[in-house]
Amino acid sequence: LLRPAADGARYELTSPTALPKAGGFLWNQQMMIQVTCRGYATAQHMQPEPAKYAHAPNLEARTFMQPEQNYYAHHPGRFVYVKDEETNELFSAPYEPVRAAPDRFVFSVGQSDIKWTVERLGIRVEMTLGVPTHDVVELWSVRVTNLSGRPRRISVYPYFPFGYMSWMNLSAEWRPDLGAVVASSITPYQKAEDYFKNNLFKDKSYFLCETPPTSWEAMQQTFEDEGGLHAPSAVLEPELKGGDARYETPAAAVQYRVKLEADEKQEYRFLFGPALDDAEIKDMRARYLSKEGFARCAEDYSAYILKGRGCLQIETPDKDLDNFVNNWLPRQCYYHGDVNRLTTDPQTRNYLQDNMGMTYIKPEVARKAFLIAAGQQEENGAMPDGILLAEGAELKYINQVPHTDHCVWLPVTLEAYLAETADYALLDEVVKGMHGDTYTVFERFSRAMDWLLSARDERGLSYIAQGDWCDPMNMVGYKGKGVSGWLTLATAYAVNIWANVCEQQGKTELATRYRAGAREVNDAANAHLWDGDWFARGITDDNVIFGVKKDAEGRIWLNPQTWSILGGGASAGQIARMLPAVDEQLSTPYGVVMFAPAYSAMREDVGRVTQKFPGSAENGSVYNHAAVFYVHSLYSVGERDRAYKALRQMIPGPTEEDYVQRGQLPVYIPNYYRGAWHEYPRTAGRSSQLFNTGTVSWAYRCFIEGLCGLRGDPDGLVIQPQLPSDWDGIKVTRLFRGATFIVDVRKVDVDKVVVKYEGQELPEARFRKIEPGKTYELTHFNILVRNHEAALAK
Ligand code: CEZ
Repeated sequence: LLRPAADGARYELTSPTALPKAGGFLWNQQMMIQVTCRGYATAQHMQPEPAKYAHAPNLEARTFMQPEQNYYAHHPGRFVYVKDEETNELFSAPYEPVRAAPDRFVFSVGQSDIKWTVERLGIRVEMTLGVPTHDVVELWSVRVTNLSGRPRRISVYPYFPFGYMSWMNLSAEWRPDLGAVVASSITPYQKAEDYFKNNLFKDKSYFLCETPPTSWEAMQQTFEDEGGLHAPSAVLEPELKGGDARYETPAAAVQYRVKLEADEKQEYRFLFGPALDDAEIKDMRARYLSKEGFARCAEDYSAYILKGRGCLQIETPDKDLDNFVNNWLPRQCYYHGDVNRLTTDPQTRNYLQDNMGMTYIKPEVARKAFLIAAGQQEENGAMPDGILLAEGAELKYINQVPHTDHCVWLPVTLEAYLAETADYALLDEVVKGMHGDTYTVFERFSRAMDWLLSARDERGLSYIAQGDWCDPMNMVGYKGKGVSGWLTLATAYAVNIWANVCEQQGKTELATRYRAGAREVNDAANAHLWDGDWFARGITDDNVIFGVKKDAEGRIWLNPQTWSILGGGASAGQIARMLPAVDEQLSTPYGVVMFAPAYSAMREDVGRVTQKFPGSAENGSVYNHAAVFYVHSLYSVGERDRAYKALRQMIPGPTEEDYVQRGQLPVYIPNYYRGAWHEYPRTAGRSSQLFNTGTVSWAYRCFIEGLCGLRGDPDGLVIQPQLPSDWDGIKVTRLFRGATFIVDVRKVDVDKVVVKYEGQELPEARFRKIEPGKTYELTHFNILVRNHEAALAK
């Protein structure tokens, strides 16, 4: 059903029906395309707000990327019909819209392209999708091969619908001068001032053909007609009628009528994308639409993707894990850091965390992000809900709702950046703010911590306003009083991290002050939120504590426990009570859920999170972002088995049963898997298929710093692996500050941690004096570990 190929750099799915929503994605800084194994596609480009060049057949709502998208017959997609001219039999590749069972099917997701091989009626169709590094366009090649051992007469019809592009103006026609079906539209608007902005929109969509087709059709309805998409009427005629679309839904359908000798092949190339005008379409044709153009583009793009390879290669007893960590996880981090979720106003917490991931890939990008974010700090030290990235960008959607947690992410993400780079000079950078104030980065972070410490009630607990990390928890504190248990504990964590930075910078007095601040916050949390075996999630406007034993729903939440471990809110004794409670109430075969039981109905003093479908998204799913915080906290206290288990559960597979249940290829971590395992076992584990998630930067960090235990400090690299207890060893290659470390981690029967370099035992489990700038080959650290925890405790 599913197998890795090319050393895990590709994954191949051999059924179009077993994981119907499984797909892959490609991107560059201007665009993103997600395609399913069956040929449905969702593509967006930035101008600078996200826009589409292939639409649904009806008016679509404008929204951010959604989980568990549904696909339907007329969903945008990229399809190729094949007709046997002798028998009129039909199939389509990859699978939709005809849904004829293929004799052979391979959907192969690569890092820099996506391919299909589909065989039926003795004909093989190979489709390949690529994108360029800079432009917005899809490069499609379609190769048909006659496998039947006798001459064949067939017709091949690429069918790329444009959909309902606009209610104001839309049309399409074949343009012999361009060799393309071109659809034209006007992005709908109403305000006069928008006219001047929209003028530069790429309102044309085109389907460029390298080889002139035998016939074409530009109107969707004429193509489909009474036959339906399963057997479009136009395809059953000898030739397409050459029609156009005049304020009618456009589509690009072209026909190639060919005779193929036994084993003969035909290859076709097409470009599909948006353009401002004819000149741009011509230009794209000249730039890309040839065998050489495709080859050059593929080479360029894979070089671009290779730049996101990250800093870690592992060899563990779990090969599927290796594939994921070596090939796919850094790619997903790179995607996040590269495109900021295809929005011009990423949520501040997302922006910072996505850039934390970039720390391991292109640290200079992360550095710049800290400066950009710091420059948008409000005058009172608070952070805004979103970071504006383009001229004229505005805070939209969720960013118009006040959340109180954004300051937390500054030190939390900076910590990873500093550990990786030791770039303390960043702290001295002077940042002129968008509100006219000027401070150094260090001062700005301090001001953010001061703001966090001040935004608390008389009990010392942090106000939640209309949400914290949990966006839809919008009614706990909308009257101005409610507090967040998680944010209180997270404030302590953030402020403690900041105290460490102060200390490191020689600002001892400040460090002491922040430590005291954090202690005070933790004391408040303990006084008001400890429920005997775990911390509560918050206290509402009407002074009702929730996330406690007496709650039938939303009884225990993961985040407060996690962050109490990280921030020092929980004592060892408390941790010993919390962990079994989490095991018992929150663990499922698909990961640790964010809370349980899921809410079955609205709680007006908690908010719209309780209205989400039970077990989906924030309402008690395995919300991987929350789960990965938990993993990070577990590694911080040496809970390596629990940590590894939850981390591994984020990746689909490797059993077939698990793949089918999750419905996703192991080429990314989705934002959630369905929870409500007890209530709805049928759907539990199902992937959201949404690859935008703050999870990945943390997951990568957990593999690097936790499992492999290779974390930087101001002086060098600390070596402190935490292997699950049933592993005997791993091999790691870690790029760090310009050097390459090859680490051989072995469990041997000694009762202390020993690190050897060139046969010599190092005085401590830390490698100092790394020469920067060079590729500096170190071999063999032997880490001889028994009783690892005890050794660590020392
Ligand atoms: O968005 C994410 C946010 O991007 O949800 C996380 C939050 O920490 C991230 O910053 C947890 O709430 O508005 C909604 O109800 C949506 O559910 C968003 O909260 C959610 C989307 O699923 C996008 O990933």
